[in-house]
Amino acid sequence: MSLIASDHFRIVVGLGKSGMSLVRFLAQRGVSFAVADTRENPPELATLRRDYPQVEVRCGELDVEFLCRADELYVSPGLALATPALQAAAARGVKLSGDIDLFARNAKAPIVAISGSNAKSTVTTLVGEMAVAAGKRVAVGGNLGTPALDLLSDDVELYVMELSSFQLETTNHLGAEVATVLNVSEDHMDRYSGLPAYHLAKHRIFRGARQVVVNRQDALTRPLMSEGQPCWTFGLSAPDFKAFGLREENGEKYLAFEFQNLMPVRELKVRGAHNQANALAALALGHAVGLPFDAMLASLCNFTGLEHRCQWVRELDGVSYYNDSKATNVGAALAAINGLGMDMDGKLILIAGGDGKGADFSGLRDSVAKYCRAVVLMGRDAGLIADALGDAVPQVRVGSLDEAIAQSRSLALPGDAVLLSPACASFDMFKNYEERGQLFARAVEVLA
Ligand code: UMA
Ligand code: ADP
Repeated sequence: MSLIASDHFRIVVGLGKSGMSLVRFLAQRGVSFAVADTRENPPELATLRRDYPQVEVRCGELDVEFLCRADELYVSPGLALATPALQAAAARGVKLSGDIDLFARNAKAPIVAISGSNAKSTVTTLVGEMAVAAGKRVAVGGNLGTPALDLLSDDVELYVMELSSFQLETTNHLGAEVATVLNVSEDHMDRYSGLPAYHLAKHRIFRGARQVVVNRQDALTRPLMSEGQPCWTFGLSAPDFKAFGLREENGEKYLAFEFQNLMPVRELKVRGAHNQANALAALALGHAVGLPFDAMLASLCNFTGLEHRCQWVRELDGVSYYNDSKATNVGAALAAINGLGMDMDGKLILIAGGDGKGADFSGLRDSVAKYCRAVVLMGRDAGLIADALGDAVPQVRVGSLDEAIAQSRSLALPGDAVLLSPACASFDMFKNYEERGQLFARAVEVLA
């Protein structure tokens, strides 16, 4: 039985992937609903008209009177709740909600809930692989891959969910078995009034959580906890009780839990201190839901990382090329610059720029000065990055990705690495970060 009152009227606002999953969910349960989208031709319009021709759809500017016909609006994570028409409807008593609330009310298996400014997809994928290795029937998705409602099934024994701050804004009660905010650094400042508002949205993930996982090195990841609530921590320091961390013994560094060494760090195939933190976070989450260490460690040894995240592409003339196109904010780019920079004798040629989403780029300056030989800047906010970096290292401005690669190649010396880690979204020049990464990798692969 679905936990949703069928005598009420709902409106799905936004007809993208999550909107379409809501349509399927509501239609299957016989709930009356309509759809609205501010776009004239939203991505799933043809599918909706084909599969659900009876459903009323309103495209174009949101009509408050129409929205107020509903008891509840299921709002796409792509639409800010501050949108005036949504606020006007809310002021007239219409409830604002989203797909994750509905998912949580209908999921019968425990939920591992993962948010954070960076590393969500990496850690979500890792925990999913650990659960598979442990023989669990696991469903993985949310902000990554399959929308939450499409995952619901009575067969599932464990849900591993990546949740964005946008999805959490409309999540009133999640009730996860274990929840974490992996890290907090500035992102999406074009949608939030500042870091506190973004932080508040992320922390909604902890509502109703039975256990929490906290990053010891980032105080902003620590929630207000109820007394006696189990709390596991992870971080790069040596671990203590209920903690995962790194411990060095006889010159060998280990991933460790409490006072037990689990496996040597060198057995990880992914590079950089940030990926060691990710492995520890995944272990903590898996441990919280009872996954055995042998299965979790086997998964860690096999994990080669996700595409477009600090991915090694090739070596040419003694120079390595890395695709970190998924670095769409300053925190992610810093992790790549520091992680790779620290690990190599040469220097980095950093390719950055794009749609900065209102970010402050000054945080890049020290790491760029320390680890980069030069920066090659492109895209809409290249000028903002140039100003923030000042005279830290030489800068080159280019008009295309191909030009960026050609310039980087001529600037690099043997032992250096060329790193595409834009610190920006891609939408000003590309369809998405995947396209940006693929074009980079392809252009680098064919370099003579
Ligand atoms: N839009 C409008 N009018 C509308 C609705 C949407 O203009 O009425 C525009 C907005 O610019 C919005 C974009 O369309 O940003 C996409 O909205 P959508 O409703 O079509 O999105 P979905 O296809 O449902 O995708 C959403 C998530 N998108 C966003 O949060 C922007 C997807 O995350 C998620 O995978 C999907 O639901 C399934 O759960 C993507 C993402 O970029 C990967 N997430 C951000 C990130 O990771 O940084 C948060
Ligand atoms: P998300 O789903 O949160 O965007 P991803 O796993 O897709 O996270 O990684 C996004 C970017 O963040 C990539 O550029 C990756 O190299 C970088 N990154 C990975 N782990 C970390 C970390 N622990 N801290 C900061 N950045 C990270």
